[in-house]
Amino acid sequence: MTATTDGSPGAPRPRAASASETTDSRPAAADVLVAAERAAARAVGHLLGRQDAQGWWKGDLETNVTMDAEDLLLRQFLGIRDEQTTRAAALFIRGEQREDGTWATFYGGPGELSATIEAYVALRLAGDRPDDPHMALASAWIRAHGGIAASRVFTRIWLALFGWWNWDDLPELPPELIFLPPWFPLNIYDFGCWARQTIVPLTVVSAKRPVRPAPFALEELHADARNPSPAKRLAPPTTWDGVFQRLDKALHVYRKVAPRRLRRTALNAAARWIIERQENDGCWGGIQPPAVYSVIALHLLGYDLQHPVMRAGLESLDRFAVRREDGARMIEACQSPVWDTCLAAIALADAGVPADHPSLVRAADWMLAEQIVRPGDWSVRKPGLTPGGWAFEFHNDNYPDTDDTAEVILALRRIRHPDPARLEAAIERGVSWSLGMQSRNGAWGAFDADNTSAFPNRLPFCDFGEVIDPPSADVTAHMVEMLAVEGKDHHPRTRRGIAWLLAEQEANGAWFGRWGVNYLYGTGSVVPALTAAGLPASHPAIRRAVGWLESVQNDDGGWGEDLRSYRDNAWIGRGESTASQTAWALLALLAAGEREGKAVERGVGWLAETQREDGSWDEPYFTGTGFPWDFSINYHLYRQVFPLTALGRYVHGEPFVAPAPAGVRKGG
Ligand code: R19
Repeated sequence: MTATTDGSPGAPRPRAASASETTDSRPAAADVLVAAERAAARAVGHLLGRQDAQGWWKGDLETNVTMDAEDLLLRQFLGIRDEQTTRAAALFIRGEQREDGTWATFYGGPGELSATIEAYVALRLAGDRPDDPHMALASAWIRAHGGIAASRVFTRIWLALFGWWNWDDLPELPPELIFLPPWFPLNIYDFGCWARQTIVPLTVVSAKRPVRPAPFALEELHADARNPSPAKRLAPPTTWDGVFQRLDKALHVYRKVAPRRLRRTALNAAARWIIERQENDGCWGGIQPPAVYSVIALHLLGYDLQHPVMRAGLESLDRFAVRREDGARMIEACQSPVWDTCLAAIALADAGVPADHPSLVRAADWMLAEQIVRPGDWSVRKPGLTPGGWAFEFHNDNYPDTDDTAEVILALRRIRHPDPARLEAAIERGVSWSLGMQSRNGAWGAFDADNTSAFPNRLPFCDFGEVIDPPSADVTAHMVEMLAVEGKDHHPRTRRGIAWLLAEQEANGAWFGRWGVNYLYGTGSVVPALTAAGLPASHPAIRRAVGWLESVQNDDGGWGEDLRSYRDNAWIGRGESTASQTAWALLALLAAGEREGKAVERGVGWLAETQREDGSWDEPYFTGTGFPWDFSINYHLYRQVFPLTALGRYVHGEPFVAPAPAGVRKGG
């Protein structure tokens, strides 16, 4: 091994004049460069220190208390809830309650009815009493906001499991759904993969309608306890809502007359479908909700808790728990090691860590081993396509996504691996899988191609989050950037992606952020992609984006965008400055050739000033998006990887991409 570790004899690289050599007459700019170099060095140190010995990074994936409440309800349902877990979960849930008695689904957000109901019920399981002040405050707020009847379907399903809600007053999800062929409207492959994995087990639950004895009554959570489920007026039959409400009524009737043998066959098919999709680590889809419902469904179908499938499933659920310093137990909705690792590797490389640094090589080794080389649910729409993508989580082989695949390739390309041929082969497979996952409109969705049916969203069942996975600007941008770096900027598929992105730009010059908050994430993803693909900084689309970013910069020099921007246009581009969002704005401005501009200087200054002594940043605000508005994520590593990437590119003058060793890399 000839790895260099100290950075000095590493690969020669393009580098902007450092502060000491600068002849710039503006002292402010020189100061900012010094501060940026110092901040980047400290941030590198911090990030390197957080790598796991196996080569990956993983920050906590913080969401909201519905995860913790549902975990306790699941344990109650299965009869395995223990005092210690309950106490630790309740400690976390209580700590998240706000002054007004509510729980929000993101930091600083408004009280949210379903989350408040679920948290309240979980605390009652933990022994908190209805007349305790914090509980009375919560239940009064719940009643004033419509009570259980006004909560989302998922919440009412959880309550129905204990007789706190009537199964008849929930939308029907017939298990026969599993028989609909992939070309038929509303077949399971028309749903986004997360919804599909949730709906199949829920068809079993919906068919069985289990009711476990309730440990207490919940009358205090109804707006009108004498009439807990007030009849709703149907929409006119000439509207889509009206049509689907009537379809649901018909399904309630069908439930009573469904042929017994057909139903039994459907339940067996659902069980088989679920078991076939259990991952190697016992989980389902790497995300908590499908895992929870799959365990319940299999249990209802007679699998006892000692069955290997169930044991592995339950053990996998324990791995979503994060212990906090105060002993509180927080449940992650999902884990993000692949995503965090590729973003961390990009950040380190762009900050000047040598391409053969052991830390990067270890990360590359780990990422290479994570490549998915077998078909998954995506193959239903792309049957001829050779596998080769990456997923977001540790174990999610059924569901690689294009977003992770693009970023992993961008990371691998920056690393000099001792076995370059292996790296090259992995990238090549990843690139061709990515190209093959393009949707017909020229853009990319995350987990499936052409997952754009309008029907799933119309179902009364689907009142929460997204249930389809249509192409988005952020994912498409990551794909275009990766294809450009791989020398495919003139590939017809890349060109169509670029054309789609240009057409998606909003009138204000920004792009919508599907998986990050919000227009800052979209714009911070798209601009670097377009310039990587060869668009000149003078292109009108780039100029309009720069104009927008400059117009929404905060007085303190940073950028921030409140989650309310998903609901209310007045919040677009507005919010307290955060480290990750400031970094996204800077990535766009730097890619647009604005390095010497005032906006960049002030933004970099903000990052340098707000950095903590240990090289990290604080970020209470949620800047990750699971589903716009309905489900938000605080990725705890975003505050580190994005600022470092931005600082690195600022200091070094351009995004750095390590050349592959001579003789291996193929031309465009
Ligand atoms: C970019 C990488 N991304 C493309 C992947 C991001 C994955 C985010 C984590 C997803 O975690 C989830 C997923 C689904 C749910 C649900 C849920 C909602 C509606 C239905 Br129907 C089914 C499930 C609830 O919580 C989730 C968390 C960043």
